[in-house]
Amino acid sequence: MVVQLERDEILLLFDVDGTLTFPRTVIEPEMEKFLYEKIKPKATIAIVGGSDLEKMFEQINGKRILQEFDFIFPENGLVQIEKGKEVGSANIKQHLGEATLQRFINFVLRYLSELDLPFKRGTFLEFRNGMMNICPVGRQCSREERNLFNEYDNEHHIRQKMIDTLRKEFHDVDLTYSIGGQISFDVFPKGWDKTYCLRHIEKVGNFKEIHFFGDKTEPGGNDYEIFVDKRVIGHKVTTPHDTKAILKEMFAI
Ligand code: M1P
Repeated sequence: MVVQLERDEILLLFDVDGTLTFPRTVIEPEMEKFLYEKIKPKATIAIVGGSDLEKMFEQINGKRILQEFDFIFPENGLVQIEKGKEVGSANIKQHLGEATLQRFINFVLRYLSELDLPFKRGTFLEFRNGMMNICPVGRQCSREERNLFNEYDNEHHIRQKMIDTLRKEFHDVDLTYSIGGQISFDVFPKGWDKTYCLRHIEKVGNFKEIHFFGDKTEPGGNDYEIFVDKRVIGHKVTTPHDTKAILKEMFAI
């Protein structure tokens, strides 16, 4: 059905990896042009990603996104940016407390130190505002190594096995685990998934429709909770080209 709403009545909320860009690559110029010139005049636009803001800059063509998007929600919306300015953030340090955090971090480092992989690089745990990102192969791996690890993981389920172990070991701690990308997984308190950004949207906007576009919409994927949320109309995509095709249909472009 073709959208009949005014710009401030409809919000389009996009995941990044696999939705606006191909995984861990830069947005295609054509997609950018389409979004800013054809869609932005017709709808409020926002991004919600698992990554932090720096990685969003890398993928969606630098700081320009601060001017182009009405809202930016890095780390699932645990950081909230409105019209280019940070207006709020949530903090995992305060939420969990130092003792629990250290118990968790020490366990992760011990687990990883005993894990044999075909290769390992550096930065195995990235501590962000509202989440931790755990990467068995190390975030400093090259693009080629990233792809190789991803294939290895598809066969050996390294990330899923580690998540299962963490779930058991930390059953008493308010944490949830989500695989959003190719080489790592995110850990954050329950409810701090992508639906977290809706708390901010509900405070500041009065949208008649909120559409979400994402690729990891299956249970366990980091788009799942928001995709099935009743406040949102979910669109499953597999590539940015899919996203564009749905938008073209929605706005009869
Ligand atoms: O797609 C979102 C994910 O992107 C990265 O994942 P990976 O490096 O494993 O491909 C990370 O920033 C992760 O936190 C994020 O959810």
